[in-house]
Amino acid sequence: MAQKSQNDHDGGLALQDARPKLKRPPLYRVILLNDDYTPMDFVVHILEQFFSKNRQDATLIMLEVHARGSGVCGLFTHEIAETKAAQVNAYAREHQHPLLCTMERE
Ligand code: TYC
Repeated sequence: MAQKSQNDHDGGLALQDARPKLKRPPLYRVILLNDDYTPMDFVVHILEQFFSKNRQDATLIMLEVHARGSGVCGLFTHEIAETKAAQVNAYAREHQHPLLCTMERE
């Protein structure tokens, strides 16, 4: 009995294991918008610096934005997407370019 009181912590109740209800957080696309004034090499630079794209992928995404009006830079959780978009917009503004970055739920 002394054994039991040391090892048996459920007081005789059959406890069901708590079901871990873990959900993946919603993801957000960070989107670059086209405009007529931001230089192409500046957009490539943005994609390299803020989204860790290599030169080839950055160039392909920039050209897609240029041709189609918008393009996806990456998929992130809400807070990270919000931060990336704000950083890109601030950086474009600092360099006097009208480039716009936004986000949308996946
Ligand atoms: N359309 C711009 C130009 O012709 C290039 C550009 C590409 C601008 C992507 C913004 O998100 C952009 N210089």
